[in-house]
Amino acid sequence: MKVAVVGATGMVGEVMLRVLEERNFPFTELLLVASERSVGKEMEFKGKTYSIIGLQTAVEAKPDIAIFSAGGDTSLDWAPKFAEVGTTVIDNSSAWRMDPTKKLVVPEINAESLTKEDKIIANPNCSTIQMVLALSPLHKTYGINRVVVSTYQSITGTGVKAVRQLENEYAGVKDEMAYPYPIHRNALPHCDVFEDNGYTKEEMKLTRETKKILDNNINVTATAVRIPVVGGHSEAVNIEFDNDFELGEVRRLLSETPGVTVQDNPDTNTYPMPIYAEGKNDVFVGRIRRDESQPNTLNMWIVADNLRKGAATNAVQIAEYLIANDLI
Ligand code: A2P
Ligand code: 11C
Repeated sequence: MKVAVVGATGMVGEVMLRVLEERNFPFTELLLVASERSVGKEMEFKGKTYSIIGLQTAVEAKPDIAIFSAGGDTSLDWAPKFAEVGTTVIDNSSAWRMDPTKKLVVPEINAESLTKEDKIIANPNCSTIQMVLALSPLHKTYGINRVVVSTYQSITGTGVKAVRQLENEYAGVKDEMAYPYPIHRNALPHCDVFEDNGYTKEEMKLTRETKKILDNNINVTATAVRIPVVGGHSEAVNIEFDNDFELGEVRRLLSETPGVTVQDNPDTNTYPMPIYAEGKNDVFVGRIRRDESQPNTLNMWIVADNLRKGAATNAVQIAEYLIANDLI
């Protein structure tokens, strides 16, 4: 199995390498790919030194799998070139997610839909992945009508430049800013760019991607907020079901869901938090309670490391599924 990691020098790329190593991913050859700026630079992986290569060299090497985390434009230009030489591309960007000919995959939910013909597979947005993984068993059991979600998102979702902005603000250094305002001691109701309807692209990703992954009939409305946190994204989610539920059963369904860990005990102040989720592959769910203001409605709090299950881990799990099911 020849595997290329495209965007290996980036924030997600770095976590990708850690996840591949931790999971002992079965490759025989690894290609570390980045922009022309990085070609020739050296990186260590599992005690071995690798030289970074460019995209054209990587296409010519015809890898079996290429995991992309190098931005939407790079994916749009290069994923088809890899697909043409027979490589299966797993793409972390938003480039292909809403393309009706491409699958948008969270392995625990819809990996069974994958076939050998899927040469470009889209990895959903981080805030969507953690939400749909927790919603999925509840939708199957009670039928979801509407979701109202507010996010509290880690600056790592914006990338290295945002982490640098926060560090500069701590240190009182004036430099280029990733956000239009300070992020230290602040909360920005602004993740990604604004669309014509007044929502941000991040908010619309939560709506559109949830429909595509779970069910087009689910109504989702979102407010996405950036906060000065690094360990993961948090989400306050209000879910209106078609049918009534029992809280004990909700907890049981969630705790039986692969990839979900329930942390929910007010008596011991047990609930999910980014400082706990950081570096872990699971999605953590807690504060599970009935919305007493209307029937059949539940509130819960979902936290995950956006660079792990929200990006690298999910992509690696897709690759593992393809290999395990002989789809490469
Ligand atoms: P490079 O380090 O050479 O710029 P981040 O999201 O953390 O900024 O990381 C983006 C990743 O995508 C980096 O590995 C970056 O490589 C890579 N990248 C950015 N633009 C290109 C491009 N045009 N071709 C290949 N890789 C790219
Ligand atoms: C954020 N969700 O936290 C973004 C980062 O569509 O893959 C990932 C953007 C994407 O701002």
